[in-house]
Amino acid sequence: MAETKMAGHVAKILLVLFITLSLIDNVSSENGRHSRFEYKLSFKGPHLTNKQGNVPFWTHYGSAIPSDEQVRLTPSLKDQRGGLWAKTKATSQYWEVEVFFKVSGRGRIGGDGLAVWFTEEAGKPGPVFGSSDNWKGMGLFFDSFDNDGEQNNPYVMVMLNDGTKQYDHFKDGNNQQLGGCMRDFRNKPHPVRAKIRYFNNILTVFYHSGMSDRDEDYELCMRAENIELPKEGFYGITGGTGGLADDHDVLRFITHSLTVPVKKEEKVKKEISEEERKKYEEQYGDYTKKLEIQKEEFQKEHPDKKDPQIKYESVYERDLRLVYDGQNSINQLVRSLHGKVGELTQEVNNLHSVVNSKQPAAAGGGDGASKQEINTMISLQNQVHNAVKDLQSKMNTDDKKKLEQLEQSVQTIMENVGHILVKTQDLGAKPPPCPTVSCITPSSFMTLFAMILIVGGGYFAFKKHQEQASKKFY
Ligand code: MAN
Ligand code: CA
Ligand code: CA
Repeated sequence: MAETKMAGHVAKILLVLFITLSLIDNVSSENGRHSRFEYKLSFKGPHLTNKQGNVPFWTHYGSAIPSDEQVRLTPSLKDQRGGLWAKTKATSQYWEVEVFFKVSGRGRIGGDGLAVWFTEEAGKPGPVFGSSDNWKGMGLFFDSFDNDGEQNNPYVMVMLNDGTKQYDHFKDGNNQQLGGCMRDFRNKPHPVRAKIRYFNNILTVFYHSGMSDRDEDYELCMRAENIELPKEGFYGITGGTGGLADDHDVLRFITHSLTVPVKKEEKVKKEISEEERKKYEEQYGDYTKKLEIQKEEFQKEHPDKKDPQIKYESVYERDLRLVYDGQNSINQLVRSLHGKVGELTQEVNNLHSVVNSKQPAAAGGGDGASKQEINTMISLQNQVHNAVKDLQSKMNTDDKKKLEQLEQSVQTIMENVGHILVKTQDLGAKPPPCPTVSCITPSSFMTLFAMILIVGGGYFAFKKHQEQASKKFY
């Protein structure tokens, strides 16, 4: 009676534990992982096979016989090996596989068992439950036969291998297992199930006894942390028999890839910011292009201007430019005036030599006034020349006086030349022939003088403007 009560309590505790574990698993399933069905790594009846009798996306070897509802990996015949492997290499780092199978045999003891694989390479017919030894990756074994006589079979266990280990068949891999649980999976009313989850380097195996068809009836079989499985690999399921034999049938193989879900808010934020970034980049690109085109157009229309920004001249800049432009034009005019005066000097010198050659007596001392006049004229010319030079170097001081002096000097020259011409005509001499340089005549001289007056007038007008502009700066 006490024993029954005790068993009841243990059962209750186990139930609570199972429910708690299931809840924990459900919660993490909803929040901690994103699951995606991998149809090329899965199969499920009915209509398991195609017309050729193959399972789409899978290959089988050995004793394996696919049919509409299942794949019989081995019949209950001695020493059979059969296998079924996905053709596609799985590339998801984390994954979950759910397998539905049946192990059935008439005997009280059967053999040898069935294995689910995730390995770097697909297995071949071999001694490890129908597959090859020295695999790289994970094998989940359903070992029916108790080879080492420890009375611990049927047993469910995980064995990892880096390719260096050989499965110890006669000790049932006793010291090679990562973890496992002792469960009798033979001859159950419903398919037995196993769920293998590899996520965040944690490997977990859940076991469904096949006593029901309910999805909730899974229990934890083993769990191991810090597990490194191949990043990519092949899924497979194989079966083998020995002296004893069972039917090993697989009904379903459902694979999901698992990923860490990105939080919705973060995703939306990221997408928006990414979109905005792209939009701004495009806008900036468009703007730069337009600006370049506008610059080019401006350069074509205004080849004299280096930069389009000149277009947007300020009032200050405009006034300053006017001052400099004005000074430049005055400089040019003065230089031109200087050149003309130089020409005038040359003309007067020529005239001087002609007069001297036509009047040797007068030049000897009979007419001293004439020679004095010429000397005076040359002196005045020099004055004009110097005055112009001064004007050029001291544009900003006593400009009026200098120009007035210039005017007077030129007028005096004109009068003197007039006198010389009158005297020459009185002596009966013809006007001197025009030499290589241009002749100066009263009319051309008047023109020159008028020009000087115009330049002077223009200069005064400019000065007035300059003074007005300067007032703005101070
Ligand atoms: C024989 C041998 C073993 C096998 C058992 C059970 O003893 O074939 O390899 O494990 O039968 O089938
Ligand atoms: Ca065994
Ligand atoms: Ca054993």
